[in-house]
Amino acid sequence: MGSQQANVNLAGYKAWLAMHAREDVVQRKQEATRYGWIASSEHHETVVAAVSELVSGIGAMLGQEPRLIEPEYIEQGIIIGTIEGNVRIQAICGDVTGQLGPEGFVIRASAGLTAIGANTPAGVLYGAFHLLRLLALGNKMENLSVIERPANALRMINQWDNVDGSIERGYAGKSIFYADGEIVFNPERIRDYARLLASVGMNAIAINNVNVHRLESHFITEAFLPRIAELAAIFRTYGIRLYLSINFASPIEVGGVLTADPLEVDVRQWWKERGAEIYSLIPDFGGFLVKADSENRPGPFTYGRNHADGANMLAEALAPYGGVVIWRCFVYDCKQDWRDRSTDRARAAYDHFMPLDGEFHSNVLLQIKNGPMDFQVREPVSPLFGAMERTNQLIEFQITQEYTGQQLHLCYLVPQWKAVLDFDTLAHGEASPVKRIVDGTFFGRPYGGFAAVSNIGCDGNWTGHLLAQANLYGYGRLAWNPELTAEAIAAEWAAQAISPNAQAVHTVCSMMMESLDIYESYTAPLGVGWMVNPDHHYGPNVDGYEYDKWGTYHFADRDGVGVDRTVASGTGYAGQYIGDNAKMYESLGRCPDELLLFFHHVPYTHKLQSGVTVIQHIYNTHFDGAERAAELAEKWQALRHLMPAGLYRQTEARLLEQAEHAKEWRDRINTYFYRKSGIADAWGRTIY
Ligand code: GCV
Repeated sequence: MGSQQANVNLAGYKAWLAMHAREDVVQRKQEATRYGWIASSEHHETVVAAVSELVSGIGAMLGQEPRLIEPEYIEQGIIIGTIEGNVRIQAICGDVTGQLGPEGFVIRASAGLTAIGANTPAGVLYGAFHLLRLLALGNKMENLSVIERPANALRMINQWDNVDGSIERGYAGKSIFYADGEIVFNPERIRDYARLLASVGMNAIAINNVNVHRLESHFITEAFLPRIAELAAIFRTYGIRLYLSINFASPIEVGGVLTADPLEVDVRQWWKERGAEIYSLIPDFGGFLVKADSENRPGPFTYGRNHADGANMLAEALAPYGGVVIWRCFVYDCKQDWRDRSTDRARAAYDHFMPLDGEFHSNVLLQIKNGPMDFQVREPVSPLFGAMERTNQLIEFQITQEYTGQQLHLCYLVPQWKAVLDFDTLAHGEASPVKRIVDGTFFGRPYGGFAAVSNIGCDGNWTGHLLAQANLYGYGRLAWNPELTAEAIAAEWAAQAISPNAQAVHTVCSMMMESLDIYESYTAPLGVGWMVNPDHHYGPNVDGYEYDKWGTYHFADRDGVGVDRTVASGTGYAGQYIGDNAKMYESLGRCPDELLLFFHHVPYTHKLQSGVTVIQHIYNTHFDGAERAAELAEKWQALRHLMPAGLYRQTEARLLEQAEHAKEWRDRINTYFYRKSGIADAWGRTIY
C-alpha cells in the first residue's frame, strides 16, 4: 500500500483526465458561464459520480466549479440524469430513448441548458465523460447535439495480476490490486483506475491473471470473496462489472472433489455452489474467464471431454444469475518437437474450436486472440473470425507491450488493431469485417465485444512509458466505436494527457502514428515473429525460439527464410481462410509483402511486390528503422518547453533508450541474415 500511495502524486497520474486549464480566456469565461450550474435529483451512485466528474472537470478546465441546483430551478447550465421520469431532460432531448440502448447517451444544448440523458446511470456517466472530452478538446459547445451508443456490448480489460503483487507481462510496476499473497489496494487508486476505464466506456474487468496459481484458485471462496466484493463495489460505481479468472481444476484443488470432470455430477454441483456464494456477495458479478488446456493449465482434455463440455458446465452454474463464461481459444501444443514440421501452432485455435461451432451455451463467449500466434508485431487475423457463425465471440488484444517494446519502446498499437477490425473475412462475401463479427451483429449473436490485456501497474503514470497510456485510451475508444481513426484517437489522447497546445498534439500524434511501423522495421521483417530473447521476450535473439518447444519458428537457413503454410506444400494453414483470402495467402505472387514470411518459405533473393529482394528488404528496413527511432527522440526534444518537466523527462529517457536498443536490433538481425545468406548489402552499409 505504501508504494501504491506514494506513486499517486507523480507526473502523468491523471492521464487523459488531466483536465488542463483552458488557455483562451474569452472562451473560458463564456463556457464557465454556460456551465455555471448543474442540476440532478438522482441519488444513484453512478449518477452522483457523473455529477462529481463534471463539477471537478469543469472546475479545473474553466477555473470555476459549477454549483449544484435542483432541476426545477435551473435556467442555465447542465441538467443530467436518466431520461425516464425526468421531464426537463425529455423536453430538451425529445423521444430518443429507443436510440440509446442500455449504455448510450444523448447530449443536447437548447436555450442556455445542456441536457445529458440516458436510459441507465452508466449511460449518464458516459455522457458526462463525453461532454468533458469535448470541452477538453476545445469543441464549440453552444449547439451540442450528440447521440452515441457503444458498438460492443462487452468492453473488457483483463488484468494479468498475481496475488503476490507481480504482473505477468507487466511493464509498469507492481499490481495495484495485490501484494504478498493478499488483496491489498489503495481504494483511491482503484477508483481512479475505474474512472479512467469508464471515461473511455469500458464496462468489464477480470482482476486476476488467466494463469490462475495456487492461492488465486481460492479467490472464489470465502477466504477472498469479501475483499473482492469491496473491489467490485468500487468498479460498480463506474458501470464496470467484475469478473474472475478461474482454475478449471478448482473442484480438486480447492473443493476436495476427486475430479474436475465437467460431466461429473459432483463437479457440476460444486461449481453451482460457488456460483451461489459469489452472487450472494457480488450480485452483479460478471462471470468467469477461463484459460483451459493451454500452456500447462488444466482443462477438460484430461477427462476426454471437449471445450464445449467444460465451458457449458461453468455456464450452467452462472446462468441463474445472468453471469457469463469467457473461454479463451489460446489452445495449442506448447511441447512441440521442433523437428516436427507437420504441426503448426498457427492452425491450433481453428482446429480445436471450429468443429465445436454451435455447441456452446448462449452465455458462453469465446475469447479469440487477434492473430493465430500470440500478439506478435505482425500476424494475419485469426481465421476463426468469420468461421464460427453460431458462437458468441470476443476479440482479444494485448495492450501491454509484451512483443512490442515492453513500454520501453514507443509503439502505438491502435493502427494494428484497426487493421484487424477492418479485415474483411469474406464470411458472407464482401463486407464481412471482423468488427461486425465481434460486435455480434453480423451473425446475429446475443453477446460480443472486446477484451484486452491491461498495461497498467503501480507506476506513477500508470503505464511506465507515458505515451503507452494512449494504447489503453485507444483500446477503450475503439471498443466503444471501431470507426474512430487511429489519428483522431492519438490526437484526443495527446491533447488531454499532455497538452492542448497544437504543436505538441501535432508532434506527439505524428510520433505515435509512425511508431508501429518503426518498431516493426527494426524488429520483425515480413511477418517473421519470435526473434526475441526467450522467457522475458525483450530484445533481439533471432534463434531464441528456433529450436524450442513452443511452435514458433522462422526456418532460416543459408538459402532462405519463412514458414510454408500453404495448402499446396506446407502446413495448410492458409486454407483456414475463406474464399479469396485463402487464395491470396496461398499465392506467392499475391500474398501481401508484410506477411510473406508468415505464409511462405522463400529464397533471400526472392523479389517482393515492392521490387526489392527479401534480403535487401531486411537490411533496408533495419537501417531505416533504427534511424527513425533516433528521430523520435529528437521530435520529443523539440517539445521540451511545452509541458511540465516531469512529464517531459520520463519520456525522453525512454525514447533515448529505444534509439540505442534499436541499433542493437538492427545489428543483430542484419548480421544474422548476412552471415546466413552471405549476400552483402547493396548499399555497402556496416554489417558485422
Ligand atoms: C498469461 C503468452 C504470454 C503468457 C500469457 C499467454 C496467454 O504466451 O507470454 O505470459 O499467459 O500468452 O495469453 O495466456
